[in-house]
Amino acid sequence: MTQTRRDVLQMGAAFGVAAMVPTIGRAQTADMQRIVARPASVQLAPPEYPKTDIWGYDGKLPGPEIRVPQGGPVARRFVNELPQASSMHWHGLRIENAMDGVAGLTQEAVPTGETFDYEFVAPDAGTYWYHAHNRSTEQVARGLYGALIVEEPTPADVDRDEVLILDDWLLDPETGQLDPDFDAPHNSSHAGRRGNFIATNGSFDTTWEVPANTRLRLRLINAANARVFQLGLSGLEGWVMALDGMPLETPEPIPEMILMAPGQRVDLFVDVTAPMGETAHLVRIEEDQGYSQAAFSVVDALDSSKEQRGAPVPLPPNPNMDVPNLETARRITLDMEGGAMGRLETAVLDGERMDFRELVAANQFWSFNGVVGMTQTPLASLARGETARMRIANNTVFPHAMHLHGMHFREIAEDGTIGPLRDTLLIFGDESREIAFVADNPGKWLFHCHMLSHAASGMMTWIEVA
Ligand SMILES: [Cu+2]
Repeated sequence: MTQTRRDVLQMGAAFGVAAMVPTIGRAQTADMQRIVARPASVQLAPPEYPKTDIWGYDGKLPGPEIRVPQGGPVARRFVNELPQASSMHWHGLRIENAMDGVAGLTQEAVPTGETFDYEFVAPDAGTYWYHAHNRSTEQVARGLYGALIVEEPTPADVDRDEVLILDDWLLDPETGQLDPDFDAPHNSSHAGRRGNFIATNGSFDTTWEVPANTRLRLRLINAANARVFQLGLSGLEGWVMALDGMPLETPEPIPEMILMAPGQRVDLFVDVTAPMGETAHLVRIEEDQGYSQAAFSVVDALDSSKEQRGAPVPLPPNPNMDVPNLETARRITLDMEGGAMGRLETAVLDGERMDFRELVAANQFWSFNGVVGMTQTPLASLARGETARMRIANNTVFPHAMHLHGMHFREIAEDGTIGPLRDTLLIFGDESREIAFVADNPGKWLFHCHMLSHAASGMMTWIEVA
């Protein structure tokens, strides 16, 4: 092929234009802050146990907290120094699809030794988190997560703001090392990989010293693979302010038991009511027993002007929190089947119908609408701006935590009441629930169980918004 002088000039002109636009981007990204996923060794269990080999962002557990103002940019050059390909997902952030970090759907997994630039604007204030989204059952269980906090334009009226990332770990008590059988069929087909050691912020004894009457904002994040945390309070009283990052219109008194499914967040404002010299607790409830999940040692009296504050004002609403047009909404159904003691006789895997024995051999146990795992075609193709209503029937005996990427949803209760805006819904066995959302974010959005062993063994699908 010959090139004329004219062709070359045209190419030159085209390159000139193209080069001018990205130059600005390159200038900005040249010094983009790095976040390095790499193996590390940390004292996770109490000091009498050996250190645990983990994978952490910047080698830390949890990864570094990212804190930005609402509407502010988040820019990180992800550097993969792991022995596996990986990617980063920004859980709960309603950002552009190309930045969602789902390996195999929105980007290729980043190979060992390579980098990927994540750059987006954080549209909503609240408590979010980031975590690996390739081989998540293993990579999140090894420690690849951290908090992403988006601050309200006006600081909330609290004395302290603390992030509490809850997780459980499956450790060998002799060696202190993680059980390496991340795809264990028993876990996948039952309640998921659950740990024998429970931590907050990567520590077995998280304690803060607080003056009496302090008002704390506690940002709870459940980073566990499969554990549903049941939480209560001792020496603390207050309000639920936000769920999955999104503020409640009216703060609600904290219930007797707070349920948190994997992936979910709860923002609490609590007043320290325990007297000086005592210790208040975030309590984990298991089989009617209470355990300290985090402790607040009351050391001093706060200055009296801050005592006995009344109910807090709500956090300011985020943009686009309404889900209108419910009557004319597009209807979608999602039937969940499978698992141990389930009723899955056959299902389609990679386009082939298989019986349960064949699915077990493939380490696949769960189906959505009779299909196991990801498919070429989405569960639903929605027009941009359209409202969708999805009926989710959990025809299994296990709870599942369904997480929608890119958009938040509201639950429609049986009596028609509309619930708070969330991104992850806990659905117990044999329950049927309905959610509604506005398909206002174009792209390919994963919709999956956040019990990561379940996602890896069938509970994953996607929704397209065009
Ligand atoms: Cu599940």
